[in-house]
Amino acid sequence: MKRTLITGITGQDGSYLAELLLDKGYKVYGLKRRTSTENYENIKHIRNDIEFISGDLADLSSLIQAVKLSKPDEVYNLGAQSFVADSWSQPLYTAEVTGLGALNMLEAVRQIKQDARFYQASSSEMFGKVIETPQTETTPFYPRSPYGVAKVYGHWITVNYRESFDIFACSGILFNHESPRRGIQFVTRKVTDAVARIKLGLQTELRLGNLDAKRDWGFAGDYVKAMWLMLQQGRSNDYVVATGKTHTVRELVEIAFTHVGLNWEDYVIQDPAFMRPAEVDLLLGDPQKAKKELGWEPKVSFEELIKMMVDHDMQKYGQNQ
Ligand code: NDP
Ligand code: GDR
Repeated sequence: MKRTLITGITGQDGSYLAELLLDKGYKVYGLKRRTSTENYENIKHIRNDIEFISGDLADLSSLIQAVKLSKPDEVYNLGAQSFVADSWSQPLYTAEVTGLGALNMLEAVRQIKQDARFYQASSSEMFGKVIETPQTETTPFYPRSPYGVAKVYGHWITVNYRESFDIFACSGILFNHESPRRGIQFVTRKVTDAVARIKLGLQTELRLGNLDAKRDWGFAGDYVKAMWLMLQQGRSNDYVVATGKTHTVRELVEIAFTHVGLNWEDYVIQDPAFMRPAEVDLLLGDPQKAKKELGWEPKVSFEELIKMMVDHDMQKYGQNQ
């Protein structure tokens, strides 16, 4: 039985990855930070199948202990302060958890179990003010937020540990991926949640920032498969994971409102409070390498994804009425 340690197990991706690895027969250990109230919403259906280890990415001693306890064959470092907008108000914390946290996890692997395979959750935010379109594994980085800068550090320290210590370390450069388990602050879920609430008479308007931003949005359930595939290869490498299609926030809003028979222009208000100090205007990934080497392809289209999220939120509030 293979053993895995997942950081960020309570997050969107951690929950889908844990499901996937449990299905494959892995023994799954999840690093869980201490919170004042319990936070198992995304993994409540598999909670009893996971062994939780208390720890924090900012605390190397807890990560060393976690690796000692779990003796993992594979480590997936998904934990992060992952909300870009908050990285301007908490830049040092973001650097510590999202950037140095990757180093702490790598260092725990290097010291305790150097043959463990390591996955780093890198991000298309590293491309930021894009140098070329579409973005590939060789596109230079130009991050536009403290979050993006921290992820660039996480990426390069992963590459460096691979080259310095011969650790099987992969950096997955994943473009935006969403699901009904997406945190409510992120724009897709903010929109689908609000659409359901407006339709059911629980809310009257939706305040958003930049409607012109373009993102390459896919389904999280598809993307965790790419993470796993990266660690099954003959050699460690870095991969862009994306759909190869881009859409504006405006298109997202239109699809979501139209799905429940509403006209978005009657409800959406642009609010400068949700504009960012520096925006990433356009992201469009080229997933050819992942397709060729991993045999990976996204299955869920953008429209299907948004409708799936709206339906989920309609059901959630409908049941609570
Ligand atoms: P989430 O924000 O949903 O989950 C983040 C996870 O990290 C949560 O489990 C959170 O725990 C945990 N975490 C936060 N701070 C710490 C800490 N100090 N120590 C230990 N754990 C911590 O993110 P996603 O699931 O969406 O993303 C997973 C990873 O992939 C992240 O690293 C993200 O930056 C990256 N990424 C995500 C993309 C996306 O589109 N979703 C695209 C590219 C990269 P808690 O529940 O307690 O808050
Ligand atoms: P992003 O995701 O910053 O791409 O990072 P988010 O959904 O927060 O923003 C996407 C785009 O939508 C615009 N936008 C708004 N965003 C939010 N959150 N709220 C709004 O009201 C709003 N209005 C417009 C944003 O300006 C932006 O252009 C996500 C995270 O999961 C990261 O951790 C991950 O690395 C990247 O995706 C890839």
